Amino acid sequence: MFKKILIANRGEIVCRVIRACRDMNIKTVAVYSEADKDALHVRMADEAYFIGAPPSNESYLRWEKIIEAAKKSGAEAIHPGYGFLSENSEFVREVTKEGITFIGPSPEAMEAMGGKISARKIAIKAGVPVVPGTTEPLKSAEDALETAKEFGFPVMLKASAGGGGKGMRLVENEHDLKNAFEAAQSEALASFGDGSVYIEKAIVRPRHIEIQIFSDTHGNFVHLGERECSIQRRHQKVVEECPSPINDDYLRQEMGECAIKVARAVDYVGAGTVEFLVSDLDKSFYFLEMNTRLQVEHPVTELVTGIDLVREQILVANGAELSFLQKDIAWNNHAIECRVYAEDPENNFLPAPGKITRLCIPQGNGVRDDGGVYKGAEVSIYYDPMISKLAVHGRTRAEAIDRLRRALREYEVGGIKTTLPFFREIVEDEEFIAGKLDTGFIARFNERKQVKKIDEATRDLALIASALAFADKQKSVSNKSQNAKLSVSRWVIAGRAAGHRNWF
Ligand code: MV4
Repeated sequence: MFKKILIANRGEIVCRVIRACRDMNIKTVAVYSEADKDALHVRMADEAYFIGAPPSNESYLRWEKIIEAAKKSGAEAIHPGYGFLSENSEFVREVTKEGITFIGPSPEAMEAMGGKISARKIAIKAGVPVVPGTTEPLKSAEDALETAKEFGFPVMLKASAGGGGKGMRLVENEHDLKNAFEAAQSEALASFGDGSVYIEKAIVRPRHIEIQIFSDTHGNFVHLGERECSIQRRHQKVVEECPSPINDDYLRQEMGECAIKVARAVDYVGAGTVEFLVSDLDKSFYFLEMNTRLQVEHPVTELVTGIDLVREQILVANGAELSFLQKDIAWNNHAIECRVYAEDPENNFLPAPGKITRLCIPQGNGVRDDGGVYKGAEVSIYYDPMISKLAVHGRTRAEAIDRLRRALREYEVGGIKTTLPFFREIVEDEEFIAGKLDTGFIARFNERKQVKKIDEATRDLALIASALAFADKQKSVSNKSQNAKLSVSRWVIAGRAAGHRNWF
């Protein structure tokens, strides 16, 4: 077994991997930029190496500095976490060249799944349902129009080298197609250096459900069930849960087997996630893409299956067979995770970096908080402003929601704005509570919020109007109008102060 592992990342995922290593008596090595010199992940690791200036392309993306730290420290393996170099096949090759083990899949598997068109082709060949669409880049706007008419509108234009929604365009009708196609091409070229765009039939109001798979170097493949990830803001998942509210054993098995077919097709090794779009109408599902890394939201799968995915990654990277067979995997409880960010929900979720002056992390039954900060820590402007992932679990979804409410009440962060108030509203939302989730959830949630605000304002205005009418009536009846107006306005103010907005 490895004696020492370097984690080529920062923040909460490094702290999380360190905990798994500690459980396995493996020493840990952290790397850090100038901005992270006092970070929690540096404090927690057994050793830490400075790798450069704060910008990621001068530190966490500089693989020669990371490999140098691994060699200096004598780390036998590197865990990439997620993001940064976690899906960079060149980095894997450089690490392997140095005789260091990369904890993750082969560079070939990464490359096969990195291109969205190549991934679609692999899924089709593996007999897995994909969204109806092309498997070659569109040649021109005319080609796009011809193809769109074949599938029928609405259609989705996607960048072949894209992912995570970048360069994607929903096109409702043929009049909008030409401009959308040209915009998608130029955005794809600017973002990925590859302007090729393909087209799919748009699945309307789909759920975004992903399957966790795991495999080893001995040909064993299992799935660990699904995660519901439909609550997203700008293609960033914000709330994830396991199981999906629309889960049934048949759907889980069908999707799980399809996910394994895709993984087998690229000789995948380790933890991977296969994403699907699922129609609420008939639970039909379509392969979307495969992520060749451990996902941010992996804790909800761990809480429901009881499996430590990072521990399993390390064992498999060290040549062990999977610790479990498919028949050994059971799904108990219901887990929900919120990604708590230093962003200001009142200011369009703009990043809100700064110093954390107070920190109260929720604890107790059914609560897990994977965090990367402490009281006094600085949330940096250079990186993803995640504070922690708050995950809760209960025997049922209702119990998990109650626990999430309690944990969100307990959770306090002082000195910076966070998305905690946003989650406190989400858990009271009727569609969320009913499990009516799809990729349009946030848009509808915001609409409901606007409507509530207008209703409240209207109600206040109605009250004031009736109060003034009452005061006027009083005035015509007696000359105590001044006291009457004062008493009414005092009544209104007292009511508002006591929060009794429904007094009027
Ligand atoms: C789609 C789709 C509907 N129809 N493709 C989003 C990013 C990447 N994971 C693929 N995504 C989607 N592809 C077709 N043919 C819906 C999504 C989608 C989505 C779209 C708009 C807004 C939010 C979304 C969240 C998840 C998935």
